[in-house]
Amino acid sequence: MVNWAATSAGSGVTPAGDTAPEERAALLASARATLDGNWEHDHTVPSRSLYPHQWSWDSAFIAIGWAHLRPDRAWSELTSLFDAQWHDGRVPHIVFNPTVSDDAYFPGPRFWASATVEGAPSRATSGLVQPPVHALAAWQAYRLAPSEQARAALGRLYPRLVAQQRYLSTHRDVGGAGLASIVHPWESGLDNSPAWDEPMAAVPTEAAVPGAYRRRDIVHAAAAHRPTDLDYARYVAIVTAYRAAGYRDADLADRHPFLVECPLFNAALGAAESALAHIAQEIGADPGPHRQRAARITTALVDRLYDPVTGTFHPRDLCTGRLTPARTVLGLTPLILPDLPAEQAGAILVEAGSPRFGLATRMTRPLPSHDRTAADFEPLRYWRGPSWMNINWLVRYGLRIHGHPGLAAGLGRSMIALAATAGCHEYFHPDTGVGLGSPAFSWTAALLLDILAEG
Ligand code: 2M8
Repeated sequence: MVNWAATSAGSGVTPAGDTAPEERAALLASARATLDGNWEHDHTVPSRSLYPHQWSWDSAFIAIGWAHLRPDRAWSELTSLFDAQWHDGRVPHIVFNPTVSDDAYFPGPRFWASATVEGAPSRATSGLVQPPVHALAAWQAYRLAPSEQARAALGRLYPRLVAQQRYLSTHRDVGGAGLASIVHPWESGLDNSPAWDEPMAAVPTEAAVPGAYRRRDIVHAAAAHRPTDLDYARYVAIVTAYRAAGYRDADLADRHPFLVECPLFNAALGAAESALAHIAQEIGADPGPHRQRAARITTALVDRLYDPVTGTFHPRDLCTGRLTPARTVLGLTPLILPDLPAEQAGAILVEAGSPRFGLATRMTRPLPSHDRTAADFEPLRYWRGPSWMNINWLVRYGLRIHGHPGLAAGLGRSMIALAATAGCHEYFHPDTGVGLGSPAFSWTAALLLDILAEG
């Protein structure tokens, strides 16, 4: 038997390029303490106060961090999430901890009522999904700490990852063009991005009875930093519609109030197929079909979501058929696709390097979540301006695989500097670097560990 702790990178996260040793030691200690503090028997909560359950794409990023410290926890993180996979293959965006009270988070398990739905797991979950970054995370975690146990865990996860892809590529291909649709802004992970303003404005709110629910987020975070009450009324209305249909995806186009093809979600879908090709090869399965699917998704993404006039990617609103106009950081994320054509990869570099986002080899602050020059840029409000570690990590990953090590290093340095001054916050003021949202946030800690290790 191989001892997980002994084979792990343990405290052996190798030195980051130009971070001073004392600063690096302090950062490692803070990241480790954050993850340890948020560990909950088989998964890690994003934050003890704001998000006391397990979140889907958080767990993927968190697994990458654990792979540096405790690979056993990386596999436990992913396995516990996929244990709550629905029969149709969907991986729920929240897996509820039964020992946490129903009103600790809104909307809690009673609201989702997953137990009443055929094909849902015995554990209470939400009925939505989040960007499928899990195959990419599993492959990264494996490469960081390969071992016999890790290969076995990867082998057990593989069919579940394949089922997740199948669900998204079939049930969710509402537009019929080979891309997955999201049915709620929460599925994008960038919940109140200006990218959703247009499709959200068309969502009727009658279904959301005033006073029928109590928001918990604004107990823990400043209301001025969170989505508005009107946003929440629409969030609730969309879930209510989906839940009333038993979370079924048949005929979504005829009845659902929010249907969007998101560039990040679909870039993750394509990158997942590329990661699955590597995983398949490693465990003795056939990588060919994954490579073909990755290529098809990349082509569809370019055809459907790239706008040659703006030179960036935009979400497509299936209710109107139009691309949504905002230039958000979502537009940069297709860089995570290894086969993104040179024209679009080049356009992303231009967009990222423009005053809108400020990417450079020497940059003071990481990328904001929205165009800095836009009239609706809000540096304090959640996904409408602040910098987030996971999105910056994804863009940095894209820069590395597309052969831009200098830019990737510049971005990485700005991320480390941010955490060094503000700590492992949920998100950060894009100009001052002040920490915002939850102060001990798991994916910030996890991805910080990864960047420190890579240098
Ligand atoms: C935020 O989303 C949840 C709803 O899923 C919320 O605001 O209550 C988002 O930042 C999302 O991307 C993230 O996964 C989640 C937990 O960190 O929080």
